[in-house]
Amino acid sequence: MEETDQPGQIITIERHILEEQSSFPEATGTLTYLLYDIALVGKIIASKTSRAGLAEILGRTGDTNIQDEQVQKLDRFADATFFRMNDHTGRVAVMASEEHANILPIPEKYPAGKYVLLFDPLDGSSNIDYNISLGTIFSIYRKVSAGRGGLEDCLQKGRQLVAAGYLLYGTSTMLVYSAGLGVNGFTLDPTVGEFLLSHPAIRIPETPQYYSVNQGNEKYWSKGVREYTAWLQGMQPGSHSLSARYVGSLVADFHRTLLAGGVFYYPADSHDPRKPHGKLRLLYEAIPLAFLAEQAGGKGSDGSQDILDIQPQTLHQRIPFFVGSRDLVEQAETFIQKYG
Ligand code: FDP
Repeated sequence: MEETDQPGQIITIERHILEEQSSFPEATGTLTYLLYDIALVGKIIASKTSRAGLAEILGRTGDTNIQDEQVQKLDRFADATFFRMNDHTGRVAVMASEEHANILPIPEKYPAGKYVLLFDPLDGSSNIDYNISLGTIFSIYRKVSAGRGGLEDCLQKGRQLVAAGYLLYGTSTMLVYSAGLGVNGFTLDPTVGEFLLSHPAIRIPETPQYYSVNQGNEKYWSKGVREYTAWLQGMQPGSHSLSARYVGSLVADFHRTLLAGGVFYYPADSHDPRKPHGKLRLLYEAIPLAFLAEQAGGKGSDGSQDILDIQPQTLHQRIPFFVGSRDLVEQAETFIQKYG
């Protein structure tokens, strides 16, 4: 038995990341430090979200972001913190955030590093006013361009990912990540300010429990998506009969899908001209979560192909997204192929 597997052992995130690093003999430690930096950003954002009910940070700024959604103060804080904590370390070449139209270059006064950092600083922000779980999603790639880092570095396929993960600000704060060696989850112990390994080697359970979708949009769905949903509900012989759960906060819905088994989807709203490709973003949401799902034995798809094989075209591209238990995601593909 490995030292780390002994019952009662407390594994901090630092220790875990360092132990994983030893599996890569060529590693310089830069990725390790970058992951620590992200864990620290998560603690800072968590400390703010836990006070989100207080008047000081409630309310909207009045501006809209690149997606035409109202930006709330907490989003701004999370976005600025993520950037500021990573702009000067010499580990990152370029960043891109769901909150900004263009890439975020590293200021000239700081050295540019070898990694590319993409983030959705505060996902599910329409839930802030209702005290519902929020999340931060991040992806890390290697720089592929010759310069200090540009658009080309940010538009890489999911197959090129080095690491990805999310922070979930829920009843407790969690950090879940994968650097390609499976998925591990850490829970923040607020008394000591440390992330401790609470969910080692996460695998999506064989038996699925829930399907998760905004069924209020059903009138916009294609026949394939409607038939698939009926199948998930057990309305066809031999099909599953799953319960529905939908928070409307992607990280929370994905986290439950990962731990309980099932499928989350935000399909194309084919009959709604506002959302012909659904709502979720390929770069900031679908790719990192599809990577985590695959690392946990599941899959992510746009309904016809694996999300990780899709070449991103633009920073804010939206995509239909099905993710979770592999067989359920493949069933979605089958229904969409059959009925459209
Ligand atoms: P939000 O608008 O609150 O930021 O991508 C954004 C997102 O939330 C996801 O977190 C969530 O899964 C989805 O939108 C919810 O969209 P609907 O309200 O259309 O269901």
